Amino acid sequence: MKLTHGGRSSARRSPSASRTVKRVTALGALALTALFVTGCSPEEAVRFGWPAGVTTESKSMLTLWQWAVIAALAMGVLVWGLIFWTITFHRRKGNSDQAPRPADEEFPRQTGYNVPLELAYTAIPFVLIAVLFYFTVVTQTKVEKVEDNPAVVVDVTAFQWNWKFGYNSVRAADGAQLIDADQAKKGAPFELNVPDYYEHEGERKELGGPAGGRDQKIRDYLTFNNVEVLGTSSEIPILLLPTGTRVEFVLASADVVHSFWVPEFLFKRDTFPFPEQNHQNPKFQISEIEREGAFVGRCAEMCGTYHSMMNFEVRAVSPAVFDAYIQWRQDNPKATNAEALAAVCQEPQSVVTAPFNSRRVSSTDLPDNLGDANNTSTVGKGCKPAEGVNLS
Ligand SMILES: [Cu+2]
Repeated sequence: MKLTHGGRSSARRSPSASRTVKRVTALGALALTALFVTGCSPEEAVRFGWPAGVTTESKSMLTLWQWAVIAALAMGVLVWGLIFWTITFHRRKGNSDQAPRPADEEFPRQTGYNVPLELAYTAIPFVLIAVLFYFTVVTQTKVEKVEDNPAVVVDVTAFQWNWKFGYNSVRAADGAQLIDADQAKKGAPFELNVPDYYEHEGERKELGGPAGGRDQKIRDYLTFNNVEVLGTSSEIPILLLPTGTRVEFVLASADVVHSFWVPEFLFKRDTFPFPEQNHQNPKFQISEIEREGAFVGRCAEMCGTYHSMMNFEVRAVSPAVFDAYIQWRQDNPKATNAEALAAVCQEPQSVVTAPFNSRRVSSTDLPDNLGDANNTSTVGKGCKPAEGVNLS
């Protein structure tokens, strides 16, 4: 061979070295092929496994994630390159079965205790970490920003094994206060639901213990609202929200620790029992949901037997439809959430998941034709809004 490489004749390169180069090339080609046959679009590929976010905050987090992966990949390529360069071009030459080499050829040139080199590879990672830290803090501050007086405040109550969403306060697009925070009832579910007596042989007897067998202090952090959505084992709770509107979530758990997670928000936060005593910040906000559509939500904290089935749906609709929905629910307090959704020409049931569905990809393994997650309106399917409902 007369080919030259770096000014040196490639004939000097050992046959095993060129074999390694061939192998590395083949491996790279294989990796590229693997990437292409996954069917990822370029837009999907550069998200490096993350979903496309739908909130302003999620866009910031996605950017941070993308640059972090790019930085890590650049570092990885450098390290892999050095490793392969070393094992390819600095192998011991010749056949090791043959007679031992002279002592001065036993080891390659040693570069230990090279102070400038050691300082460099101590300082460079520090710089890398500092840069990553800076952008992480900037993004986190943006994501955790809480503004006063958000238009919609939702009380999220997680329990084994479902969700309750209550509208704590709602300001309509025209500025009218549809639900006022004063209407929310705090805690005391036992006072509301559980009598402090029991009956024995037709006789009414008092329950012993503090507060008639009910501890009034317990769970008094839970909130009960006039307009609520309650998930059951036969119905996925659908939380309707307006697009383009700041929404606050106030999280609480009625039992163990759960986690409120909407993958498309690229955000999850634990829902705690006794958030205050547990020094947890139960509040977070999204500045807006940027597009209409249905997004699956899940519990992201192993919370017991049916944890994997604690699904819910966040459905973003236009502010007009949302306001009509809230109005209709207030006018029809006995109606179910499905009836309220039907009244404003929305799919009455979840279109992204079904009860007891635990798969990660919800669109491919669901009962046939749940619906279109990108268009949950039934106006085009002949739906007429309920009497008095104005959807525009
Ligand atoms: Cu849970």
